[in-house]
Amino acid sequence: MASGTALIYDDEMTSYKLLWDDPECDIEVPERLLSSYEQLKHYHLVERCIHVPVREGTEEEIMLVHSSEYLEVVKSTQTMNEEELQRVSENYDAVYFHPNTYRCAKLAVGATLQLVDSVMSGKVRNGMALVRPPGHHSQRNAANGFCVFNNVAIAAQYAKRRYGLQRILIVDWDVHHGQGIQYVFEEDPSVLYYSWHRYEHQQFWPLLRESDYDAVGQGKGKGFNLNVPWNKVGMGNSDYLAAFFHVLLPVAFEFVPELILVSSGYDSGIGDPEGQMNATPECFAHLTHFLMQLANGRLCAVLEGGYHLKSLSESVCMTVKTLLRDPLPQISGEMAPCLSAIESIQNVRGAHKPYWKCLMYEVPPVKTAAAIVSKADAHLLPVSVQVEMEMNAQELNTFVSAFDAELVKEEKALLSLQNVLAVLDKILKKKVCSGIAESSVASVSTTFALKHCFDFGLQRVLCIVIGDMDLELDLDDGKILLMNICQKQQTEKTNSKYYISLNWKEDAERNNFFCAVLGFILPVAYSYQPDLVIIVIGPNRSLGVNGISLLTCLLQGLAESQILVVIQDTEIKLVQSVAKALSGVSTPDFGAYAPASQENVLEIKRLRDQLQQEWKMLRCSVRD
Ligand code: Q9C
Ligand code: ZN
Repeated sequence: MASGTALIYDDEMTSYKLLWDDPECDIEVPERLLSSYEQLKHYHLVERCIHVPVREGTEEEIMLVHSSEYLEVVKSTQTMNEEELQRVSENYDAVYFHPNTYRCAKLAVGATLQLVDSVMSGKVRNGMALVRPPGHHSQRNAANGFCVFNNVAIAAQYAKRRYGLQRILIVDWDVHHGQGIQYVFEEDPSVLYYSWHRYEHQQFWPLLRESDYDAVGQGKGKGFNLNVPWNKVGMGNSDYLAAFFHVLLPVAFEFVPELILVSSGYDSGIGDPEGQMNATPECFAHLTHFLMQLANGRLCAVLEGGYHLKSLSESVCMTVKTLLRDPLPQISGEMAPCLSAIESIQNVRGAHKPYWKCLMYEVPPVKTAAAIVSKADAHLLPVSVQVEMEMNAQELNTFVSAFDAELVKEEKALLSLQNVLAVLDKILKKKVCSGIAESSVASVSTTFALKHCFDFGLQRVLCIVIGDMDLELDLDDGKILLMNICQKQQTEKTNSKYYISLNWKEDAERNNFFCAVLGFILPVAYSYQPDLVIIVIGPNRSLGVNGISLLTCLLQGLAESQILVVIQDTEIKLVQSVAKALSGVSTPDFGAYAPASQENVLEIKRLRDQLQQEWKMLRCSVRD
């Protein structure tokens, strides 16, 4: 087994910088390299490493990932004046060019390939390349997020070609999603890409839907793209370790990589203005140590981001020190991942369960999802309830126009649909078990939701509507069983097997709904055996919060507990209580028991007589 650690650095890569005012880019400075290298010298790490010189990456090598058109654009920036440079930079997101950028970008590629060659030839066991510009955001035809050429992606393609490698693991611990790397290898099962990143439900740059945990890869590459989106800032040592223990490492040991490339950004470390995370430099020693146990120790770390100079340079030192096989430092902090981290980890594990044996044993689904109108109320829900952001407008438009082009024009209805469909979709795809969606036009939303269910292939949906609501539904084929629980007698519609109207007068003080749920609703529902239950709570509801909770709790016996609750009034107490009922965190309060009134008892009796031939679970007397 080879020994020694390569260090690749050349101060020529500090020879470009931002020439104008741009608050978006002003953190990417030459001092990032200078201070990292200084700190390495300070700890006498440089002299312990094997110095490998940089070289330029060739055009052919750059074109392993990038188009020749894009290469020409970057090349042309060499001779530009400031104004021209600024104009080219504006064509890209969070990018600046300098006359030396092209030269440095070629050196960054070359440095990375020198490292790969040193490791693959056995000259060293492992190593680190300190480079600028970084690479992981850049794409076939675009610079992006300070990145010009995708150093690590090029290195992976190069290693496949030159050394015939069949399995390469890329670990991207930079705090940003390396979407550029994801795009290159999305369909490629020979490169496993792992990235964790600040995501905040798509509110953090680069604001991409495809950074979420459900981007698992495409085609033959399914299962070879692992995204761990962090939905909160402040993730620390224990969260990072948990993601390694429960996601990356089990999959990596199953994958058996022949080479590991680390997109080694340190903006995921404490103090970084971009990341806002809490991992201390020691954490990177531990991450490095774990990865060194794979691929025969063949590990190439390549610098990406990292903008807090002190945190960056200390973390670089920790990485190099560990590569040199020094004893590991103690890791600080309470070893307990936060809830949001656990949720992300659970989601990735769930998404990858079909592709990896190590994840096949039961990953319990997230129990309940909620899409609520006022996100400010999110903290009032049980912590185990996952709060959803809306489907994006584009997605929704495509979805709705497939059914009804006219409706796309009605903004209110559209918005109303958004919550409902987002949650329903998660239930149907078994990403969550149950869900709550607030919707201002519950009837339209429910109609669409039902259509979507049958599109998806469901056979029977039990739809319980509480309150006054007109649903335009075709109820003849038995695919929907509609129960309407309302205050006033429905005169225009007569009861049939699949349409049942239940008049109910509530006891304002106490819960008299037990008798209706047990004596009528559950027997009918169990006779019907639905694949999904939808409870719609409309205006003028004749049931209180206690009654609705009771109904919700008991209906979970059906349809493998898959329940969608659509709520028209944005009433947080109701949402809270339904969330409690669905998530099962504690037994909800059903209120004090009250016997049903004479009137209510007669209503149940009437319905039972009418329907017990159809729904046999209603029978409780031999004489009827
Ligand atoms: N307002 C790397 O760490 N920030 N790139 C954009 C938008 C761009 C980060 C902020 C961050 C790029 C390699
Ligand atoms: Zn970054």
